Amino acid sequence: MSQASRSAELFERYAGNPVLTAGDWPYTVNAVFNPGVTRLNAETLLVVRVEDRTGLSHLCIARSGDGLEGWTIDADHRLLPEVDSETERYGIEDPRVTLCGDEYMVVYTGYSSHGPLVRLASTCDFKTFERRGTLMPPEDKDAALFPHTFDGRFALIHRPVAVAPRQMAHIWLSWSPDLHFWGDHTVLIPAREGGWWDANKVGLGPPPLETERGWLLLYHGVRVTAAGALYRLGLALLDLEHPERVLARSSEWVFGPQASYELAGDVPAVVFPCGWTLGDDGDTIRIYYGASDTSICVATASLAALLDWLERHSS
Ligand code: BMA
Repeated sequence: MSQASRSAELFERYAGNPVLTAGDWPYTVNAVFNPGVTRLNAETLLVVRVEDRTGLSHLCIARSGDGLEGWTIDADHRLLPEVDSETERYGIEDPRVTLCGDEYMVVYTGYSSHGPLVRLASTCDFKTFERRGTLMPPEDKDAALFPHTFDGRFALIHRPVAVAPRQMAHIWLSWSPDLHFWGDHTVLIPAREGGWWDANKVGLGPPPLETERGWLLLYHGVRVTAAGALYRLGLALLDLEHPERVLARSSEWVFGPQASYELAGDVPAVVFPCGWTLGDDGDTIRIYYGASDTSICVATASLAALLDWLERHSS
């Protein structure tokens, strides 16, 4: 078996992990994790989920020239939860950033009085944010927009939870002409069943990445064990023009908790990316992920290697 065909070799952890921890923050916080990512003005910009010591989360911007070191934390421009509203009463979490035209769309989880729901805010500069409302009611999370419309319609990937006939959480796709009214809801990636690594509960990681072969998805699968839940990552590929068509889905997971910082923390055995970047070479992918709901880490992969591997390991 060649190196590249072993999923364990597809991602390489940055030797300087974790790249950001609570101790890097200019104010007292409990944990920093699950950041959304984009590139702006030749910098890597993270929209970081910051959990303070009330237990509630808000979003805060961190910037770095090389995306690995020398981070500056912009405590003056935070997106704080509207705790007096129903929709953000218990905080805001897990942002996914998509550049649509000249606006950055930040889709995040609002922890509402009635459970998690999908919210949208837009920004051009990550200094001021315009709230654009609730896209999906509870229980729903792990959502992101595609960077452009399809025949004039926006497409949203999200993850509602069903309780009957049994508790299942599949990845869905929904459509909208205006980011306000949503319909044509369809299951995109169902959770598998039984002993699979992604049985019962799956959810989108970073926003979909446009490649020559299709939209690449990185998604998490949750396996509940006697020791607790294990969050691992798999790949899928969607048709470029018809993203409701799933072209491939990895049979195996491609990245899972292994390093000490992924195995110990507030929620052990969790790797949870909400963003990735594609390098100027068109091949180097960096995922930015929360490790154990405690810190922020980076791992790299080759886009070509991921796509080749997925073609050979699709179920
Ligand atoms: C999920 C989300 C993530 C979190 C993960 C592991 O349901 O709430 O924010 O990282 O659980 O705790």
